[in-house]
Amino acid sequence: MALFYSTKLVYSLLLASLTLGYGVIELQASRHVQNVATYNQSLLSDDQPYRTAYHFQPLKNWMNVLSGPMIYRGIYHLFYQYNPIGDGSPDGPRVWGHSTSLDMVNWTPQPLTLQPQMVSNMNGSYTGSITILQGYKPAILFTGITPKNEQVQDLALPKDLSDPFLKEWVLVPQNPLMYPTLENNINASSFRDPTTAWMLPDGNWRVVIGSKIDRLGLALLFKSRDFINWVQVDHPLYSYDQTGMWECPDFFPVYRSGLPIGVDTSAIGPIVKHVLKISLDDTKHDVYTIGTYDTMRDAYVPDVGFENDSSLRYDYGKYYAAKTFYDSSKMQRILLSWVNESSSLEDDIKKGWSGIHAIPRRVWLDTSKKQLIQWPISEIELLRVNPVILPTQVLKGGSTIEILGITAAQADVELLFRIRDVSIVERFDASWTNPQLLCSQKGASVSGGLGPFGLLTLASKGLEEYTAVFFRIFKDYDNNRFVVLMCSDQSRSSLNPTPDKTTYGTFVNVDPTFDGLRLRTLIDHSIVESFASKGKNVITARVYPTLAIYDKAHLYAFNYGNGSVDITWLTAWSMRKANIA
Ligand SMILES: *[C@@H]1O[C@H](CO)[C@@H](O)[C@H](O)[C@H]1NC(C)=O
Ligand SMILES: *[C@@H]1O[C@H](CO)[C@@H](O)[C@H](O)[C@H]1NC(C)=O
Ligand SMILES: *[C@@H]1O[C@H](CO)[C@@H](O)[C@H](O)[C@H]1NC(C)=O
Ligand SMILES: *[C@@H]1O[C@H](CO)[C@@H](O)[C@H](O)[C@H]1NC(C)=O
Ligand SMILES: *[C@@H]1O[C@H](CO)[C@@H](O)[C@H](O)[C@H]1NC(C)=O
Ligand SMILES: CC(=O)N[C@H]1CO[C@H](CO)[C@@H](O)[C@@H]1O
Repeated sequence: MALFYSTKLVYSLLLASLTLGYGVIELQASRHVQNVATYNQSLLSDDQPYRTAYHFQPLKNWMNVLSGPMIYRGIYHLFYQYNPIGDGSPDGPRVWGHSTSLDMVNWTPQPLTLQPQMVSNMNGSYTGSITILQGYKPAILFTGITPKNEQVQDLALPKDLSDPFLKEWVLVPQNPLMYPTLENNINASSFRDPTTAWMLPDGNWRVVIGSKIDRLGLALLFKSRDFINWVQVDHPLYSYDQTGMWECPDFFPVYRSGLPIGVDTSAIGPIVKHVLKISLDDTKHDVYTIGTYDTMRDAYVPDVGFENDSSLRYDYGKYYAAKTFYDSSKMQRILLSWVNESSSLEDDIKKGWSGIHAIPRRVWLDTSKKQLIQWPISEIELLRVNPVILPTQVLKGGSTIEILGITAAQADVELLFRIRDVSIVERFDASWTNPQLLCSQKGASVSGGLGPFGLLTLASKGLEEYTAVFFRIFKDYDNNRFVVLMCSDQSRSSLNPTPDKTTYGTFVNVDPTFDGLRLRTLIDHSIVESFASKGKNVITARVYPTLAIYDKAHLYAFNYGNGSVDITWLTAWSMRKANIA
């Protein structure tokens, strides 16, 4: 039964004109905008092997980048870019979807918001962030698109602060609050994605906006006392040449001590370090550095390296335009992200939807102070049922063992490998600087000394299809250390030839002889999210098996290396379905 309905809204605009740096926007005295004001609730086809059971996704249609995550009066809010028409295609109006939750696992949809309301978001409402003003007034800063397709920054406030679900948001009449001008030399097509604002002791709010000038990537800094009147600071918070457009910047403090707790976005001083994350439009990678916020100069100083494609990444697979927020109820900083499809547009339209979000991760500074640690929020463990515990055993070279008794298409697996004999380790070649390339050359089927060993997820019975998540150990004799490569190999993930099956890889900074190798993998029909070494490195993959679907999916531990490894601990859980309407 189809529950399709749509409401056509007519917006009357009485704005005569609006002056922007790039010209004057003329607007008819009255303009009729046809708009789909609700989610399209017509049902999807029944055959949905790729819909996830416990990852966030709307009922149908196209979604991408999340916006404005926050906790407000005990309720978590999540917003996201949404196209209410066109099934899984991005072509159409860009409004904000909105869902609320008590645990970040089960979500309830709220009405669509940030529909075209005025000139400065007439052609769409792009990504933004929420700042809670004076401790009780949430404020959305987001990128509006004008009818000339210029990017400007707008403010929206809740219509009714007594509604805990904050269903309705209203744009302030002063919009746009920040816009490209001839003076600031910002191209109106490269000025977007405001961060959550933070306040310094001088009483001024700061916000960062992603931009570029030629190939110079920019984190533009703006200041305001009242959140309405914003002035651009005469220098960016940070910039780096030859990196292209910086999308969805995120700037936040973490405890220097490495305590696994979060801290408010405005925290400064000796107890914190700062993280600047940017999303590189060129490579579609979220990269970050750790450094110091010099509040005297109002500038970010990274400890080492720069914000380029060789920098640290949240995730070495598919994971783009992520955003954090401070969850004051649990004193944790939560990292959320869009996970793009790897299927073709035709396949997306056929299934009627596109885009999911990764499992929310807690994020904090590693005690080395050189990288972040990420771990799925503990609430997700409430979905675990029927644990299967594998007895400690030797996994001989060239062997696989099936992990039976779980719903392998919808599972959470944790395991620890220990290495028996390091004498057969392969030599590391100093020219291997690109782990992704190394993983694609030494995929799951290429036997080595120590490794590949790991999991074959979403595997068909005859292993025609599988997504392999594994380790491979090398010895770097020049530096007398082991090098651990972690890979997610999608090359055999589906008999369907059209999806993108890029193999992903990363080096894990761990001593395998001392710590062993830990892996946690969250499997959910078309996503495989893998955490190495208690959250030091993460790889997320999207896959579309044709045989290994529903109860035809299997899970194996494997070791295709020459040497034996021990599985000293493995627990696999079936995962219940979350309520994500
Ligand atoms: C709603 O979804 C149905 C089924 O996918 C589709 O046929 C219809 O065109 C959609 N309506 C709109 C307004 O996008
Ligand atoms: C702004 O950027 C767009 C797309 O990169 C380009 O086509 C346009 O010429 C630029 N405009 C100015 C004024 O530089
Ligand atoms: C990128 O950053 C790395 C450090 O993270 C640095 O060694 C390298 O020179 C940078 N590359 C470019 C092209 O700037
Ligand atoms: C989304 O995935 C497609 C297919 O793999 C890829 O071509 C595209 O660049 C991705 N976009 C982003 C933003 O990751
Ligand atoms: C694995 O063992 C075979 C047979 O002993 C040997 O030929 C091969 O070189 C070994 N491979 C590695 C990477 O050690
Ligand atoms: C999504 C949307 O509304 N796009 C429109 C933006 O503006 C251009 C030019 O005015 C239109 O052609 C698009 O349809």
